Parts: sequence; C-alpha cells; structure tokens
Amino acid sequence: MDLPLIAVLNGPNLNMLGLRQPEVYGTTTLDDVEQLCAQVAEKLEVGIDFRQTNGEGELISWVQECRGRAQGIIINPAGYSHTSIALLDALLAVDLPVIEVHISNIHRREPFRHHSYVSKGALGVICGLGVQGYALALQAMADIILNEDTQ
Ligand code: CA2
Repeated sequence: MDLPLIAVLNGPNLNMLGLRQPEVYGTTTLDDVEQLCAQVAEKLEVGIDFRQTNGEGELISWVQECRGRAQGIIINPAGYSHTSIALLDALLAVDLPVIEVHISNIHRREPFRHHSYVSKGALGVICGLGVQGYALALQAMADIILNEDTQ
C-alpha cells in the first residue's frame, strides 16, 4: 500500500541555505535538510515530496497540486510569509493540514518579519529551532495524518 504523502515546500532563497548568512541560518544546506526529512519520514512510515522554488506562482501551483495527492503540507514560505495573501488563499483552499516552519525565530528579527499571512492558514507554526524544525513538523504532521480517524 502507498505511504501517506507529506509535501515539504520551500520558498525563495532557501536554496542559499548553508552557503550565505550562516550566523542567521546555520551551515546546513537545503540538500542536508532534504536528507534529514527523508530519514525522519522513513522512520515515521510516511512519504515526502520535498521541493524549493523562488517563484510565488510556482509555490501556489504546488500547493494546489497537493489536493487529492498529499495528506498534509509542511511549508517554509520564506519571504512570501510576510507578503503573500495569494499563498494564504491557496493554503486555505486546498483544505489540508498545514504546518509552517521557519528556521530562524522571526519574532526576534526585524519587525517586518513578525507577521506571517501564512500562519492564518496553518494548524501550527514552528520557528527558531533551526532545521530541526522540519523534523519536528514531520513528526507532528505524521501524528495528525495517521491518527486522523481517532481524532
Ligand atoms: O527563518 C526562516 O526560515 C525564514 O523563512 C527564512 C527567510 C526569511 O525571509 C523569513 O523571514 C524567515 C529567508 C530565506 C532565505 O534564506 C537564506 C539562507 C541563506 C542565505 C541567504 C538566504
């Protein structure tokens, strides 16, 4: 039988992870994050579809494609968190559980990062725990999906 699928979507500039600004985002690359997610997913017995894009439209299309295909969405919308009502609308329309992840603690940073439009469409938000936030989000999402019938 097919494993439940969790989409792990990453927004603009996260392809730079580990290559610039290590004082803010650490030294782990996005490839390392994908490997970490794959390891955690294997243990949890869920599948993942891990992607990154710099385009707002592409990110929105990927959210729409999750309908009927994935059971949950983990998203680090990066800069679009703070600007994109269109991304929020897509997440609300897809009607799947959403967990928002930020590597840094957006509330300790510049005021313009303190508000996320995406958070209104998220069941939960993890921020400030580094790339480990992705592993924690996967654990929480697997729990939500696998126990859906009993909630
Ligand atoms: O902390 C996070 O995960 C953020 O979503 C990262 C975004 C930022 O706009 C959000 O406010 C918080 C930035 C992603 C760009 O990441 C880079 C990593 C290394 C070098 C340059 C950018």
